[in-house]
Amino acid sequence: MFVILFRGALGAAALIALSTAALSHASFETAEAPANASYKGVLRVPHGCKGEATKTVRIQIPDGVIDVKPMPKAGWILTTTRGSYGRSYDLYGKPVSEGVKEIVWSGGELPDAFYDEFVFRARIAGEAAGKTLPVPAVQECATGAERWVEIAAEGQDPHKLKSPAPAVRVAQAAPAGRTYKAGPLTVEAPWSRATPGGAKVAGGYLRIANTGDAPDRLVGGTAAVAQKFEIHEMTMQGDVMRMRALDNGLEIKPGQTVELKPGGLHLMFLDLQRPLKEGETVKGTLVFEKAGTVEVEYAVRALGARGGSQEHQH
Ligand SMILES: [Cu+2]
Repeated sequence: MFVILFRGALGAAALIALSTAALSHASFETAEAPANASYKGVLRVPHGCKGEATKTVRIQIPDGVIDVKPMPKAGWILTTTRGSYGRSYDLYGKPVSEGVKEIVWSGGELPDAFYDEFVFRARIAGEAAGKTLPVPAVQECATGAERWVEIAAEGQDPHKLKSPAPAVRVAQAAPAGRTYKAGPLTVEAPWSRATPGGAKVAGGYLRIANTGDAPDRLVGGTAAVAQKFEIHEMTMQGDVMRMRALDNGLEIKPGQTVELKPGGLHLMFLDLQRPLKEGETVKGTLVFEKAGTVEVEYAVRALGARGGSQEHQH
């Protein structure tokens, strides 16, 4: 888990906007999953049943979620119910048509005042990008229950539901990475991330390869939607991850490929004039000391998109 410290008040406001969204409903830590890839579902249980402690948690596995393996929890009895998937899926070259359809953690005691997480691994299969898969979950208490089973109708805003089923959105395949040449430099697959309403910052990610025999340096750039552009690095200071602007730019040595990615080096677009929307492209430039100005386009991926194993929220 990271704590990100921001320079200035704008960044702090953006962080708060991101983190309050799903505190009161049961929801998944990662609400987006790549199509035809593995997914780690972390169900967050924020409270009990009107003050009562939760004793059982059930998750129903929807179509399109296969090869489910729940994680045991100390103090809880883990059982699964298997059943038909309703159709056949390809799993590593073999057809599969049945598997886990329900996970139950029972016999536990999660007081209303406490928070816990219930975890499974699965594979998202055969579902179109952009589709949302509701995963109904129920908390059972001594007398009451919290039933997170409501599913938004077509066109209905799931945020308006009282007890929405936790949901996983199948991510669009990453946009084909475009490549840009500037002398001995190659800039590959620039991308950014959709921003929640009100966010004033966004990250920019790409790879820069230097096939020449002299170093060059990324010293600046622009993004059409942002007033300011900075080059940031992340560093750990004790347990705290911080980011800081590289005021002298970023060197790309001969033969080196530098990757800017979530959780690491990145571009920072500040003072956004409007939100970034998934699927759009944003024009911009990169300015190198020797190679000069390179025009690029950033493909905007989904809000939850990750480029690597570490998350970097702005
Ligand atoms: Cu940053």
